[in-house]
Amino acid sequence: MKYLNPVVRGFYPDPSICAANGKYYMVCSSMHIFPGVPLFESTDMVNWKQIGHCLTRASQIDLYSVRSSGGVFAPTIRYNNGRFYMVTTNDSYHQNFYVYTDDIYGEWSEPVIVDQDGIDPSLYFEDDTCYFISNGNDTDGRGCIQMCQIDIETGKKLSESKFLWHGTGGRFLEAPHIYKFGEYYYLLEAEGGTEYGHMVNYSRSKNIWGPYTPYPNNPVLTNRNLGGYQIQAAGHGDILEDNDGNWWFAHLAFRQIHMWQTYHHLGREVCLVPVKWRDDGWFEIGINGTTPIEVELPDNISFEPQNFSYNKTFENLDEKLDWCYIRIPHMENYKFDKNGLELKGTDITIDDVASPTFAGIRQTEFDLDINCDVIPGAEKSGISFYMDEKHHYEVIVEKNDSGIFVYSRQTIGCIWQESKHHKINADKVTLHIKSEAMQYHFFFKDENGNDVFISDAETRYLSSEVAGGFTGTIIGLFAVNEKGDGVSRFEKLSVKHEA
Ligand code: 6LW
Repeated sequence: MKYLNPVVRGFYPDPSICAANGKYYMVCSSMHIFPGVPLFESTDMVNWKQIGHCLTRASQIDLYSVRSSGGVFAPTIRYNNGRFYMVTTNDSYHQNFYVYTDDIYGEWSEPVIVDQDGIDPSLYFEDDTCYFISNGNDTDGRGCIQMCQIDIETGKKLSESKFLWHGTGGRFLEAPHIYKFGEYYYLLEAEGGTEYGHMVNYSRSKNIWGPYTPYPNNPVLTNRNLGGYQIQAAGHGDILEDNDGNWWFAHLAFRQIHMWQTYHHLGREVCLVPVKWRDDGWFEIGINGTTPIEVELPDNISFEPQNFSYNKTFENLDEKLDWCYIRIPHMENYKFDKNGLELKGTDITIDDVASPTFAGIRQTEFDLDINCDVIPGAEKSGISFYMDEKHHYEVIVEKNDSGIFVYSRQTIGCIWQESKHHKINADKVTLHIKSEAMQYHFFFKDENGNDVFISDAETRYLSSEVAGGFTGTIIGLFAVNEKGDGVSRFEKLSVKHEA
């Protein structure tokens, strides 16, 4: 049977996985987007369903004024003695912390801070001992993986942080995890930066504190030598043995907008590849050390067929799971009901490093057909394709003293452009967007239901290669009021993908 990568699509970077109670769980990083750390469940490793977020309260994560792509960096999820732990970094405050829960479907604890620097923290439990691993810099300023022992009740360090391994010399040594498989401890990490040179390396030792011997064929996984290939940046990830004894590596990678166009705007996504053990106690990852789009598995490994088609509507989107916000939202400005959403604009715009009135869903596919009715009450409202405050496209419905107008605005760094303003003689406007890998096409519907062209916009200018940062495009419904306090209503949303 075959499955397709990415298995989880859109802005869900830095996956970490664990097994518990016969199921599998995964977390991803979320940067300045709230709620923090999306949490997924699976019964077969290939199909993942979101069941919650680990950071749902402002008391757990301060995102109020963090820069874009600051905030929540890579998390790790682990299960020990009936309790789930999620450990991560609030990079804007250079602070590592964990939260925990005994009920995976419930709320997570308040943060417990650990006083070790670096990013990409991980936990390794052995008997009653808990080890805390992260990246860091040694006394010469060289990138290094470091580890200490902690008291898991309090987060207090029980040992000094000790440097374990310098990796193989690639830049940005990160994403460490320690595992014990058989008689060896394995120290896995990623290098090369979370871009086209990304790669996975590992080493092993019989003593958890080292010295660690590198795998002779590092990097064990990389797509960096696959030119003209759509999946790039295979790297940062986590290993798991499933309940049937199959071994997997879930990791980040991204889809370029085109084989030969090195831009990606959907964010870093989750890919899955098999891990194969060799007789000498080393393992191989992926297919010839790479992550392909299509993975063929032996017939004894079974999973539900994947289904990537959807039509997301107000009726089937889950208010808690699907909608996300830029930093900590002012929830009094959002009113969801059975078949619509009301947004009260404030004077915070999408150009600001703050929390505009903006309810988003991640763009998870290139090809989409999007329709939404807007009943304008706010001065400006509409649909946004948001990468960060300096890279975003809007289809705007403006209501002013002269009437209602529809137009698009494209913001790319210090450059912005507006289309022609179209006057509307109705109190409701249907916006229509066709999204493709390389372009968005913006329209509204005339009174006969025909498309009226507004503008096109290239997806590449929202990409991480242009905008920088660690996120992916979010499709947002927004409202802004620079003077008044009007409310816009959105109805009949349809975000459709046919696989
Ligand atoms: C993260 C680092 C990375 O913490 O990107 O892929 C950073 N790697 O490991 C932000 O997601």
